[in-house]
Amino acid sequence: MSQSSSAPGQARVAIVFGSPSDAQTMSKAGATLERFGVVYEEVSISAHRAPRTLADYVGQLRSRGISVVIAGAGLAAALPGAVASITTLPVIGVPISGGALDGMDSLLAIAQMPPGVPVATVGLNNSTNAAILATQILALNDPDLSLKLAEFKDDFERNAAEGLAALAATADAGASTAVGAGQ
Ligand code: C2R
Repeated sequence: MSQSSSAPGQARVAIVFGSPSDAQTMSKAGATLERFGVVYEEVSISAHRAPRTLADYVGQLRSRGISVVIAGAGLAAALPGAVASITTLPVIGVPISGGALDGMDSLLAIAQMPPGVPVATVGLNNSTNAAILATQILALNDPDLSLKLAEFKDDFERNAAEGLAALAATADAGASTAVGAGQ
């Protein structure tokens, strides 16, 4: 188990993954949380390989002030479900591609949890969305974070509007060129 924290202060999100080989895929979660100023901690613990260590770690998360867990794993991905079986904190699962089935095994293992033990599953390798969802959960009780999320969404609209304006300008320029060419 190797553990790190994004910044000094109280971590609000725990990012857990099954192997150090998942670190690169999961790094987008950390980068996204940092963008919103959310302090997180990050650790690699396998449910299959170190079940007692995982149980000890997850069992203490709530009392340590963690509100949401992001759990990523590939292959027979027991980890997110195992985390959800131990804690009542919300768990967001990130299926990771690779192996003979290229992530289909992981996707189904994480999404198809039995009733009573939900894992909110995002798309394959989409740890960015896991972090946004975690931020949205935290924002329920955090007006500043809520504002940052609203600005983040506004950026999509602004970019789309700017793209449309640029397209219209190009079309106008094309039309006047065409008119000029006909004279
Ligand atoms: P290694 O590269 O360490 O062999 O791991 C990891 O998430 C990783 O994607 C290969 C893959 O095995 C996955 N793994 C799990 C679990 N532990 C490791 N799915 C688990 O407990 O669910």
